[in-house]
Amino acid sequence: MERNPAKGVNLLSECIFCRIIRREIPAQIVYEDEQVVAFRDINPVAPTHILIIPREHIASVAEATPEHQALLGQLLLAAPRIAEKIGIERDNFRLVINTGADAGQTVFHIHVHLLAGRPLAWPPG
Ligand code: IU
Repeated sequence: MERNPAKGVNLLSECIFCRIIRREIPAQIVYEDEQVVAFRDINPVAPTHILIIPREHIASVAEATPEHQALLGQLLLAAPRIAEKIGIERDNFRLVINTGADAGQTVFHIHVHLLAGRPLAWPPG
């Protein structure tokens, strides 16, 4: 259970993404399997903006441990599968994992942003 108030979540039951996984909060889920759930971002910054999350609550990449190695890989490998499923190019997207408040992380349940559908500038802001 996450107890660090600095991470923005005191109880797993309050984690917004855990609540989406439990279907307590509606979301446009586009993909799910035993370990991974993906849904459309509520505030999209690109024509396609999907969040890919593990069912297991891990606050951030910084909180992940070696036992999460396979799960982290599954988050990435889900991306081309999701792209195919929703009918976008399976080899033309950007994956982003904001880690920590200064990097723009606002929800402390690991999530991979899948962005596509417009030219994306580099470096990001
Ligand atoms: P960030 O990397 O932690 O900043 O990304 C969090 C994302 O979660 C952000 O793009 C929000 O628009 C998105 N989101 C959402 O899709 N549904 C929600 O209920 C909440 C945030 I809260």
